[in-house]
Amino acid sequence: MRLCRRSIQSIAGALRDVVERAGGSGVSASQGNILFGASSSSRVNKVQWAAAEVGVSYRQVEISTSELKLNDNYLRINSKGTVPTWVECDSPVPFVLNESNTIVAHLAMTQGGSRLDPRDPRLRMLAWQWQEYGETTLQPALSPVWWGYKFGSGYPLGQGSALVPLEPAKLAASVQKAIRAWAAVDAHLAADGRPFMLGDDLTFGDITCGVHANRLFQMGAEGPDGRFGHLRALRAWYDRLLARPAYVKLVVAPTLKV
Ligand SMILES: N[C@@H](CCC(=O)N[C@@H](CS)C(=O)NCC(=O)O)C(=O)O
Repeated sequence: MRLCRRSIQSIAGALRDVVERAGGSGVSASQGNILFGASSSSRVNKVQWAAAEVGVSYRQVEISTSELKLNDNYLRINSKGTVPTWVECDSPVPFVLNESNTIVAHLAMTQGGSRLDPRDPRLRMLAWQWQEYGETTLQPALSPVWWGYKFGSGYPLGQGSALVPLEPAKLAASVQKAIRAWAAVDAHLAADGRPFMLGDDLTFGDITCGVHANRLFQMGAEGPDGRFGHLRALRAWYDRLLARPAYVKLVVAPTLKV
């Protein structure tokens, strides 16, 4: 579809206006990148970490998710009402993207050169495979364990993220499930002694698993109650991530505050 210059300008202007209203006073959508979402969210941390690794700058709008979900302008740029949302204001029409894994892959592929992006289409899909595993398997397996050990709460949380009574039998079953989920990452890393998920270098395939590994080892050097201590390749990979300043600052530090 081709649009004439005048309609591109009006769409761009309207979208910039919506982005600015969603971000509140002082947010300019005239240039640069904007990240919507608070640093307390692990999915926002993924984007922060990836952006730092590839060296792309942005302004962060740290409005709570519960507030953003009630913000009609935010819902116009992300109808899911979730965080993170990434906006690139420098395109002719601002480019708006949600889904944390998609944003991370986008940054790797468009900003990273060979940093984070393995480039080869098959390797990219292997990176994507681990991103999906992080979001669809590790995150749900670990969340009940994280909320149980860190906050003494059952999971799922109640309305407005309220803590709910802990059921010890459910927590024990969740730990078992999490051990199985993490054992797959450990076996993959151990198979040929690879330092990172795809080989010798950090790629975007390390990002989501890496964010959740931090939560796991925040609950103890060998995971909660030392139950993950046998997953040695996993721990060694986490130690390698800890050697990266961007990981420590943007992924580890926010979880130390909670
Ligand atoms: N798959 C989405 C999930 C986004 C998501 O659920 N984010 C949470 C914060 S970490 C959120 O916005 N929760 C509020 C809600 O879903 O209502 C992604 O990775 O971006």
